[in-house]
Amino acid sequence: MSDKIKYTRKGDVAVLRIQNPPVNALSHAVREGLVAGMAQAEADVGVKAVLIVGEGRAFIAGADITEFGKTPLEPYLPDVCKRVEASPLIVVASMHGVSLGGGLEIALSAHYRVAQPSARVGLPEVHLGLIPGAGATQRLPRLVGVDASLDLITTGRQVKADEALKLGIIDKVAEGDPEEVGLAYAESLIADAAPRRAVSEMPAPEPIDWDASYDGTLKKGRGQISPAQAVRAVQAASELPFDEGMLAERKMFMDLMETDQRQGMIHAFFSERAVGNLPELKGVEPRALQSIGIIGGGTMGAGIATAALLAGFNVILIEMTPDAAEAARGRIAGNLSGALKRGKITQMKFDAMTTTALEVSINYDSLALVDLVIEAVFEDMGVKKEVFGKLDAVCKPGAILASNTSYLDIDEIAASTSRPADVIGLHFFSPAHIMKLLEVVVADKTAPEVVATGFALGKALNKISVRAGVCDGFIGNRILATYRTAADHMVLDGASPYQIDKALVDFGFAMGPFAVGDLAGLDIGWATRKRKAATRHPAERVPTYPDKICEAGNFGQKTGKGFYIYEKGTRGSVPNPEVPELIAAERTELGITPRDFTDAEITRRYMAAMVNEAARLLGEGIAKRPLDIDMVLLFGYGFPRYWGGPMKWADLQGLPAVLADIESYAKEDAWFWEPAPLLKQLVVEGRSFDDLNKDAAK
Ligand code: 3H9
Repeated sequence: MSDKIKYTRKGDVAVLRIQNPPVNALSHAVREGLVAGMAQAEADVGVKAVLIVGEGRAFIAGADITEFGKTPLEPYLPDVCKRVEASPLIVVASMHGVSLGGGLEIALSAHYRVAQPSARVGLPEVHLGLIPGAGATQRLPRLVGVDASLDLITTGRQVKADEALKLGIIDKVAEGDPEEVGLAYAESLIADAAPRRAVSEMPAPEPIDWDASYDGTLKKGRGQISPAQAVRAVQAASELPFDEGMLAERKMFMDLMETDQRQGMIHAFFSERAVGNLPELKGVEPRALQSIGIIGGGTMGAGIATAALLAGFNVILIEMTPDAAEAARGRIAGNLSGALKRGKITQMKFDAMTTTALEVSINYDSLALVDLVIEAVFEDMGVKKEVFGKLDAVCKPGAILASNTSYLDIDEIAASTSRPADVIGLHFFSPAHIMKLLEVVVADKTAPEVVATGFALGKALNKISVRAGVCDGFIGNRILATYRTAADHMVLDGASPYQIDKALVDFGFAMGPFAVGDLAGLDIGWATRKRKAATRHPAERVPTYPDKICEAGNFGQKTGKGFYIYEKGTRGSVPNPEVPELIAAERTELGITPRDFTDAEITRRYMAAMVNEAARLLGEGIAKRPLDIDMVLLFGYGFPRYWGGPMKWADLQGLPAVLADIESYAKEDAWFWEPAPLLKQLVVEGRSFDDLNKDAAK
């Protein structure tokens, strides 16, 4: 038998113990071992029941995702499930930790299920661009009905043991050692002469309006196909005999396995785990963190303070006046009351976070003992340097001094202190207590343990932290500036902002660039354009109509008008009629005859600009790995997860095709569309961005 399954006999129960750390994924060896274990139990004279239990922290986390994309090896998981269920012995699953995907499918093939109170079960395959492929779409509806099945399968939501019991997914909740609990349950079933109970033999579930459910799920998935496909699989459970339903599920599963979406989502899964794993930090210990200082209590500072309080840190926030300090306290309490309302914290925690754990002050001396300070004041180098000067004077040796700037030069800020090795950028995204992304900006002299501490802080705050080097805009905002410019050029040449927004939402973005501009505040882009005006390259095409929108006092959502009009009930979907007039006037002034753009061309140009700038960042070393860029766009900029990120998208298109697009656009505007040297090099070498990820992991 495979060494992944340990067979033991306990009285009249055979125990199959899965030993495949860290999470007992159903690798080829585990599947083989389970089949062999069932055969051994059935041949073992006197055995009346089989107990399946997992070792370590989980029952089973599902199929082995690392095997996806390779040729599947027998025994296939659906057959393993069938083998388990077909046993003449009573089969019991004792579940602890997580039972996900194929793990739950093994449990559903057992005849009885018991779980620890802390156990969680779920079918997260849709998050990998798949549907369950080992019978869950056929067995679960027979066990718990169509509605509950569709809820779990199309959302990938995990449920705790108590809810699983209520739904009927499991038969019993019991606390203790999983093997002991399972044995006691198996013995009681034997004593009661409980029947062998195969879910596949239960009656087919009642039908629903399948087309309506399919359409609704497709719409909710914003272009993601697997959740809607899951509806069709559950439909098969209702309409077909079990074995035919299994074949239908298998076909849909295998078809989805071939999709770009499956590749994109699995890339996202592994990149999310790899992003915080920096080769340069191997063996580097972070500094201890207990208390955090924050300078500035505006939206950003208050959001960072909220995140830090929620993670259990003590926070000292500095404002300029007592009134501003109290206003900051109010903002933080407001954020925390949101968490209280959503049941994320208790009233007791809320009280502690707004009193003992939080101090607001107007005196920098209060920061003498903090371990790390994050400055979140006005974006002006002079102001920042003044703040860092004060911090340098009052903070204890070894305290980390961080700036939340979104584009300023951290090297320059660091050089203005006597301790540049302790200075780092920690770029949060607003609202900082909600948004998952944190750019950890490493300056020339930042010490490795300071970088490690930035990542440790990000982990404590439950963020996706990405390493970035110093440049204007770091990774995210620099790429944003470029693809936004590509959109601006398309507007000048004939596309409307509304067509562009729609094309990109159809592509899968949470919002289009013009709606994002309205959300962030059009004054931000206006200020950036003014700041960059003096150093602008003469060949750069910069539209002026957005300045005119701002000059009229329209900054987007906060003023009720920008590219869109924001009135109660309209949710920003009403275009501002003044905008096309301003655009038309500018085209006339520039002598441009507007042309039509298809949605496909809009998307290609937008993505090409994104990929080209990203390749430049990689070439310059601002981003170390393509996956870092993918995670920035996914977690900070609403990039559709099912494409995996812009670099994965480019790999899926094929880099020669992306480069060919860029070279054809360069015929109109050689300055903006100059191909990134790294992109050209990869095409020549026949390599992909993912090859660079693999190089970095070596
Ligand atoms: C499926 O089951 C299809 C079937 O329906 C049909 C098949 C025919 N495989 O996340 P962590 C690794 S699809 C391989 O850091 P946590 C993970 O990469 C599957 N590896 O820990 C990491 O490796 P490393 C449906 C896996 O405690 C390590 O384990 N199942 C798998 O925060 C620790 O993971 C899912 O989608 C796997 N299935 O979270 C579940 N799972 O240390 C996906 C994990 O080298 N997994 N690894 O970086 C999860 O949601 C979380 O990993 C889990 C643990 C909750 C299990």
